[in-house]
Amino acid sequence: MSNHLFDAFRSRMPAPERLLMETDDGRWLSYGDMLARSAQFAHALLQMDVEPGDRVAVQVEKSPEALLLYLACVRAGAVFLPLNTAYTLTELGYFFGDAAPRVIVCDPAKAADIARMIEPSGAVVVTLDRNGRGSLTDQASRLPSDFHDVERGADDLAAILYTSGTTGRSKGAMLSHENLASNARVLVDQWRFTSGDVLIHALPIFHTHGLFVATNVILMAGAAMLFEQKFDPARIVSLLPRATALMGVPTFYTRLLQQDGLDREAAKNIRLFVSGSAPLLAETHKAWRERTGHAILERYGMTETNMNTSNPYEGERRAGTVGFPLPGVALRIADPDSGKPLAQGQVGMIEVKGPNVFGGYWRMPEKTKAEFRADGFFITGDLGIVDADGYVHIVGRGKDLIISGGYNIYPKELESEIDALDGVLESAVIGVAHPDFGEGVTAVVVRTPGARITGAEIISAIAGRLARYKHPKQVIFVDELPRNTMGKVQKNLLRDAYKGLYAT
Ligand code: MLC
Ligand code: AMP
Repeated sequence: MSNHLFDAFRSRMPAPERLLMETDDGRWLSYGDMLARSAQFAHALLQMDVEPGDRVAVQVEKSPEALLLYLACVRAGAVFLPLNTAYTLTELGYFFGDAAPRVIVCDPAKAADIARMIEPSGAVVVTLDRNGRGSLTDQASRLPSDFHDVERGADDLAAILYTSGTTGRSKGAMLSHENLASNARVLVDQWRFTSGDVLIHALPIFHTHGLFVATNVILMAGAAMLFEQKFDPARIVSLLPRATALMGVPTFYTRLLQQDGLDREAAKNIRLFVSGSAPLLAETHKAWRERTGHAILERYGMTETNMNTSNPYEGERRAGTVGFPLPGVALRIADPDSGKPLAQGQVGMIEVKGPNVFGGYWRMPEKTKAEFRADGFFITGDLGIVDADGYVHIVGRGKDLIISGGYNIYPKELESEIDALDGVLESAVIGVAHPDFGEGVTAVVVRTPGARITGAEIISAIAGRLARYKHPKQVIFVDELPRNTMGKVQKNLLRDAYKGLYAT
């Protein structure tokens, strides 16, 4: 029997007594504990009639048990479907309807509402709280601690991660066992992870960065992590002497730079700082180097592709670039319309192909087709250039997307909600440079004649419907939106007009 991804982890697993994770409240979990407890969770899933390929949707706070549940899904042949804890019931309703999960794991506080909402679907609802307790843990604790992993091949699905679409609804990116295994293997190798490493893990575990990049790399290296429920900059500085690596979004690094205790002495045990999910400003890279003596290693990826490029471990980590394509990843810059590859030095669409690239969007064959070229390259939606030395630079986005603190926000989703409000004629949502979040979500709104709706009223009207991080940090009222001759709103003019809005 073989289970492609879990076997890959097993093949690098250290002795069972070795540490896998230590939590911020002092709990220890060894590799042996992980094997035993993920086995119990896997048995629990089978008791709930989960069959290979069934989706297990999970919206829970970060805890070791949440991670064990991911591994249990892999071992039981289920498809792990993590959801941002900020999603509202309205947002969840769409995901559950689209993915048709067999099991939903949620916080006890939400269980009744969710059970009511999904009643006709027949999905089983079980609970897991921030301390790792709940009906799922209760059930699992009575079950055997060994498990015959369900057979899964390289192309079988391991996970579905939802990513918002520029138009229409969110799309579920289908990731196979080999998508995840191949990327983790390459990253361990490129970033020189060994079983001696200790990673500070302070990212959420419902997105690619915290779930796959951070966790799969640690499992694939047989290494350990300091598993933090939240990103607390003062605490992270205090943990540095006990760790060898940190992975984070740019907001982690700008916030850490505000800590007095961050200096060369504090960072002397660390061998690698990694940044990704959003552009790291060259000035942050420089400031970090001056304060700690370390060059942050920036890499580039996305939900659909895992990691595509990375600055080198040895050699120059060039600020403002995302480095070179990873081994096995083919990357080209193409004309956005025709897909024709462009000459080196020209700006165009970044397209990628390799074992890291997903198989398509869940139950959306048309959308899948539209985002791949005929020769199998995936159209990332990011605009880039490859410089004379081969470093990839991301220079913009061909998709209307805002990245705030590493979370993606699609303006269209917000605009539809705002435009539907009484008193609003139309709106344009833009990302404006923000010192903390990189980009701040900003709504530019035209009221209907005579209407008096306020920014606070707009935000409170969408509050129950959209996750908090999507809410505009500011609402600006204008008489009309700038349009080009085709009638299209010129967001570049708006971004320009408000570029100093969040300046400190
Ligand atoms: C929190 N808030 C945000 C926000 N995070 N608003 C906009 N953007 C965000 N990212 C809201 C809160 O709800 C709160 O609202 C207010 O802003 C201040 O909150 P905070 O306490 O300062 O935020 P905090 O909890 O500290 O979170 C900030 C953060 C977090 C940076 C630690 O956002 C985070 O963990 N980001 C990482 C996201 C990530 O993992 N991305 C990877 C995606 S994978 P109020 O008003 O109620 O106080 C991917 C692929 C790849 O992109 O390449 O990796
Ligand atoms: P997501 O859909 O949440 O996985 O976000 C993926 C997007 O994040 C990519 O398409 C890029 O636009 C962006 N991204 C990820 N890493 C970087 C980076 N290092 N620099 C700039 N943008 C990045």
